[in-house]
Amino acid sequence: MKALFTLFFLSVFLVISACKDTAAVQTEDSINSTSIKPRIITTTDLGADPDDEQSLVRELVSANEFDIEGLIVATGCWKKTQSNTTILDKILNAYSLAYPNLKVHSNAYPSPEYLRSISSIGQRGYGMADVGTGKDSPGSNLIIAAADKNDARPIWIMGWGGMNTVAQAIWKVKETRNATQLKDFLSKLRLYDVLGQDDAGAWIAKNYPEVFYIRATSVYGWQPTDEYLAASIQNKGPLGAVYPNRKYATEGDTPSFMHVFPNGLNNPEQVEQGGWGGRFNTTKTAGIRSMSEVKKIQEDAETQYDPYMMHGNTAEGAEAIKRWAIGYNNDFTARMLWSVTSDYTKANHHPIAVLNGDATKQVLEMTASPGAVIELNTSGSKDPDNNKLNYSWVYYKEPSSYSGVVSIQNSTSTLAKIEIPKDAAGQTLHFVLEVYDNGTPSLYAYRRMIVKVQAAK
Ligand SMILES: [Ca+2]
Ligand SMILES: [Ca+2]
Repeated sequence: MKALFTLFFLSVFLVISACKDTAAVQTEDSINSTSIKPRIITTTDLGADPDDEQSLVRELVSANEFDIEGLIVATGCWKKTQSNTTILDKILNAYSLAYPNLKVHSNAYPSPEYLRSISSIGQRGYGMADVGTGKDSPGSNLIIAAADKNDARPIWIMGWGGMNTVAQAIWKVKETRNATQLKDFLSKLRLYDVLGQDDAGAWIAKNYPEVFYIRATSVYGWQPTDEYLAASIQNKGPLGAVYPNRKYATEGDTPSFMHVFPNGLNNPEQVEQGGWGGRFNTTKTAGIRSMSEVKKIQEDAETQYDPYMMHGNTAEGAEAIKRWAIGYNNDFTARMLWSVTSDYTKANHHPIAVLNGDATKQVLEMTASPGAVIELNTSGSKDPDNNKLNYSWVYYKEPSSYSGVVSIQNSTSTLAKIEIPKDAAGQTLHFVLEVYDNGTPSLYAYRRMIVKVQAAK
């Protein structure tokens, strides 16, 4: 694993070095933040439930955290045809109006022109019936081109509707390339499917079991209230104006990009760690069905592919998201304030959490003997607004293998101490730090230390 990480960072470093002639000189901080930025492509059934428009607003005010490489209008069981990108264009127009303010708060926001250049339409028809010969779409071609880029990072593709645009991309590569090339292509994909909204997910998982595939079904229960949205989001300038009222539930698709949100909380590749987008089982399981509408459209839509295997939510469901509610709600509140505030000093910005001298957002690991005392040192953590910082360490029991009690001394100071339980030999313990400032609203940063306890001698 360590070798893989080293290789990964070396690749990123080489890419950055290669670009140096044309790019501005990069500081160490920006190299770190570049290396951890997730590449994401969003496919959305815009025009069905208006909650996709809500999620898109949140994604765009968070756009400095990601390399957004595609915004693809797609179909699904609630929107079986698509013919244009009108709604997407409207929301990008709102982004272009908010962009001058957003840029004040982070120079990593992508330009509206760039976002328009990676906006496209995917499959125009529903499900696997619209996959195959002659069915390539701008969206499916964009997915292939993104995976082909000379970039060591994987590409996360979010399914806010059906997955048939991704299926078309895979189908095309299978038809036109050799087995090794197909394998390389598939290895770049990280699929996060919200609820299952066509038969293409089951087809992908059945025919390409090696593909990283999350199907999230616990996507409700964490959402903010209508009152909060009216008071803190919808009244905030051009982007607030295109955040519609909910028709059913709020922002059902948001957990997809929240899962890869680079806030220090989790490594999204390790799905059991848990972050803002939920927690998932490491072992794939069969029979995670799409929304019942898919079966209504075709009785054997998914059963014909049994068994197909996907990473599903862990037992705590949406509680795995909700436990971070203050952090992600305040994050959204602050970003919407950025979108209407042209003065950096008039808004709050996130703290930077340092753990044992490490200022990246990586999840750290260490080994310890049973009975040993370990130190978690967060000195050096800082805040761009010079706010006062608060610290809180917790033992995160659910992803840990040890179910006993672990007590943390000085858990709210910059030097926490933990005595590893003597009966925890061979176990894995997850400790999560929340660092939050005293700005308005209070903003959070996270770190995680995974302690691998040595086996008893
Ligand atoms: Ca949707
Ligand atoms: Ca701050």
